[in-house]
Amino acid sequence: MTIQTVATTPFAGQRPGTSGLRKKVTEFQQPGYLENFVEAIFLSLGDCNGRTVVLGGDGRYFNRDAIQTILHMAAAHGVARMLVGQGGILSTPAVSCVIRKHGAFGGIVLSASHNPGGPDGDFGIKYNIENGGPAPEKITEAIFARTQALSSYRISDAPPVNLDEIGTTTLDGMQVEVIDPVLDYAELMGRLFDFDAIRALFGRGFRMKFDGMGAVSGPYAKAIIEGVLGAPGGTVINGEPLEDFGGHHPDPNPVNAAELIALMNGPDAPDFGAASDGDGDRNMIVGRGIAVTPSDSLAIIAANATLAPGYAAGIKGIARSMPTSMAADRVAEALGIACYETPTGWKYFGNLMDAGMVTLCGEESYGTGSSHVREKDGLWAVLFWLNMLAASGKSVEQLVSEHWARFGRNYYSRHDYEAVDALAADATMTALRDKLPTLAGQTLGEYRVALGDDFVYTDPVDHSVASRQGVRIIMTDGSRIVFRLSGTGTEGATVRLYLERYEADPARHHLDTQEALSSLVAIAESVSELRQRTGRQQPSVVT
Ligand code: G16
Repeated sequence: MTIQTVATTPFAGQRPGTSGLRKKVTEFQQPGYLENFVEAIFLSLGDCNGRTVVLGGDGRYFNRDAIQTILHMAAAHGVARMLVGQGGILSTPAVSCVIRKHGAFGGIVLSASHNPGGPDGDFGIKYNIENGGPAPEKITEAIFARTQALSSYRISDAPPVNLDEIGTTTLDGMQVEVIDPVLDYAELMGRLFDFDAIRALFGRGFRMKFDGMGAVSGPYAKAIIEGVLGAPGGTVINGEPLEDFGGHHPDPNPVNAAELIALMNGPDAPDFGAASDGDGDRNMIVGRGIAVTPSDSLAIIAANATLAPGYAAGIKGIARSMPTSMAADRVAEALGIACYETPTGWKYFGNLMDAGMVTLCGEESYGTGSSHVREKDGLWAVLFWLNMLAASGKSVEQLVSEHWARFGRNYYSRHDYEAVDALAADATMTALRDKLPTLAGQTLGEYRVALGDDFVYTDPVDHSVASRQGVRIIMTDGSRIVFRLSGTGTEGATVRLYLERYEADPARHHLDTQEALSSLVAIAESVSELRQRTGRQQPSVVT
């Protein structure tokens, strides 16, 4: 067995987006495409001798092939030890957990998250650093620069590694340890939450459905919710990770998890519903007849955090991405702690958590998490809700209504225009940016504009600056319209329009969300000329 040096030429477009490199499977299957990106990762890491690296993915089509390639390239780059999830499986939060627990140098996550899988679906790869979180932009940019200047990559020609048996083997001198993908993660959850109280809740006949959407979180949910916590078999549905997610679009929102929403709105609805995405880092929380928005979920968790043993001492601070609603800000204010506003992308939370400035983080894109790992964590959020329900004895609906009554309600919605012509999307954003200087002071419908800008973030820890992070139109009453282009799509461009309106009056807390936001929608569409410019008469997805 020898290390081969294979000649290659750069591929265009290997710049990581919001969360790593995401492309169609067919693009990744081009000879040398994955290898080039992996070579660029290893070259950017420098000397890998003596290092431990974690590797796993969400089990989607091409996962196993990619794992073999990466293991063989890791050996060629002198990595001492690879920790790989059995069957190539590790959820994104589990990768983060394993990196931290085993003091690894970093990890490689194979996933295109909530994007559909299968031969015609998407694939993705990203690098996580030793704190367990996504590599910051200075590293992803260095990786991209390497991809543009490659002439060869190195790979071992040893036979494939058996990924299905737990245990240790060697590959060209490198140790490959195939680990149980759930064990370390389940142990961590047991330290954060009151498992006895949740077990007692299920013992009293509490009913729940967890939709794994045919993706990676099924085995984790089965082991913890049905196994450790004693929920009856069948609580976890769509719990087998399948290469094509069983045809599901594993994006846990009311549109894509329609089956679960229908169940929760039905006559025999269970007490609690939840879903997670392709790689297990997103979550959706549903009560009887109510889907909790991710922004509200973050705020409610923050307000009730001390109910969970791992957070009993209180939380240090909260961070949310800019387009996420300001519900959490109100909780932070009441608790006398800071609330940070960052650009979209979990990687921006890493420094704040490492510096001990925040405990909880959340994003409107169905992402919630805490400093227990450095990724958002779908099952963690579900367990947090179970802990709150068990400790308070209240229903989801009660927790939400009482929260709104205390803090007011931030009506919130996101309208996505998917697979729009990329040039048209760019032109829409440029035209909006051009209008920004003239917006302040204008009256638009029933609103008056306080500020129009393009969000710029200066990291309070390392002072790095991220600019052009989303066009904001902020009204004098705090209502907001935000536009940005998605950094995770693989087809054309996706324009995201985020809308938020605050309502203090409890008598007006149970309006239909789209109705409550309709005048902001009209303003947003008129200011951006979205329909004319994109040729779309309506959004593709409204959540
Ligand atoms: C990723 C990022 C999140 C981001 C989301 C949407 O999530 O980790 O931080 O909020 O994409 O990003 P965009 O609006 O640019 O499409 P995931 O779950 O896809 O890894």
